[in-house]
Amino acid sequence: MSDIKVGIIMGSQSDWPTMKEAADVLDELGVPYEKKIVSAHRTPDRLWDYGKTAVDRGLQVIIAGAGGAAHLPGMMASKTRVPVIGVPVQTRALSGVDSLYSILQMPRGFPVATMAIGAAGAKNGGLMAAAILANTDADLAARLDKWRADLSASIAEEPVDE
Ligand code: RP5
Repeated sequence: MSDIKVGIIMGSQSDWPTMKEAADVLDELGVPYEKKIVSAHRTPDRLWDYGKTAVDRGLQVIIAGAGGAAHLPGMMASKTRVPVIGVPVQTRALSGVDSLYSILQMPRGFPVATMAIGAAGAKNGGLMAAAILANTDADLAARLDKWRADLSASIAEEPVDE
């Protein structure tokens, strides 16, 4: 079994600039991850294999981003019990509301933890994955606590003219 516990998957190369936010924050926190293009529509066999092997490969969280008819997170959640965090990628046609609704409205029994649309959602997806792993990793928990404290400390008390 590998050391990699987080899988970042996305429906297309075009999702990477968004999903990189998740990867970047995991880098900051020292959490190893893998990143793959796995399309529900264009590579369904790849999706199936990924979901089928996720537990045996030691994955503990999957962050899945997709846009438009964003079936990847939900289909992955139906194929593996590894928790799936869904990231709705912002689309040009419908601003990502299509992605959000596609990911959010899962039928009962197969949950996807759905983040906000776009970059903020991807970054929070990375943080959520780290928080899940921190429950059983004291060193990571300390790094995440510090990351959160540093963010709080960086927020000014008063606004300034820009
Ligand atoms: C979805 O279709 C992908 O997740 C992507 O957000 C969207 C558009 O994909 P491309 O046409 O840019 O490859 O499957």
